[in-house]
Amino acid sequence: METLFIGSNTIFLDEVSSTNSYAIELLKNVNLAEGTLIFTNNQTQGKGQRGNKWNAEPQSNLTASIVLKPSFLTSKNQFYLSKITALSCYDVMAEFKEASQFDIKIKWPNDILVNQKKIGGVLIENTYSSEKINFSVIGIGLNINQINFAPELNATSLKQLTNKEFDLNMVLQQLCKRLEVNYLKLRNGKFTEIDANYLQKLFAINTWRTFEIEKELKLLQLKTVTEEGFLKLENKQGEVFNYELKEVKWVW
Ligand code: BT5
Repeated sequence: METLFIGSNTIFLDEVSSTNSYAIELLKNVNLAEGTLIFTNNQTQGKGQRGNKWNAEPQSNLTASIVLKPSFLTSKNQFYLSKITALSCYDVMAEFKEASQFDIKIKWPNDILVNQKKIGGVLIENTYSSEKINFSVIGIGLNINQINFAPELNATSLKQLTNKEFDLNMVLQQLCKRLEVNYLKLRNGKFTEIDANYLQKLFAINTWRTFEIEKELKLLQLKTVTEEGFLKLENKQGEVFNYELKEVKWVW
């Protein structure tokens, strides 16, 4: 691994229900080094946000969790972990030769879209001691060599886009490298740079879209994402509202 600490300590599992759950269980008893990487080629019960599932065909995709100790973050600015993780996944996608032909975007809060289809998702689970984050488990799922997806997922993979097979280890190394660069920026307080980078890559910024809010469909303009990670939407009357993840649904 060409990194300082992310991936220096690596746990590979032939099969596991969820790399995130495995990391969280392990952290109850073991003080894992910052940057510990847990990955598997067969995740059988992958988790998404708020009870959603993450499906990944065995041996074909990247399913990994990285343990960080961002004790420098307060509860107010913890969304920066989502930002840097999404940016790192974006950077990995942008690295491929064919990337210039792709439209790569970050869909709030931290999905990765290529040509408007989901290629990656992020699930961050934190453990706290008092107000501060103790450990942060950064779970990342990227679709790499899988070709078939249930149509309702509106998903894609690197192989589907390029007709090429990718070396999962190589992709994992790239991801660790990118995450380390972005995490060090965060640790060095480069909030403005991270914000600008995230907004530049944000899907649907400054466009009108239909969102579902309190079971109603509303046409709203996506203005920005606040420092705390709320989605800022404006209605036709010029009124602006901030929403958290559980309050707003994208409509496709
Ligand atoms: C996510 O949740 O996108 C977070 C996914 C995180 C997965 C990683 S894998 C390693 C680590 N260990 C875990 O157990 N999880 C993490 P969310 O935004 O809630 O999106 C979940 C939704 O994406 C599902 O409800 C499906 O609609 C869709 N989905 C499921 N599998 C998919 C796939 N392979 N590709 C694209 N979309 C998928």
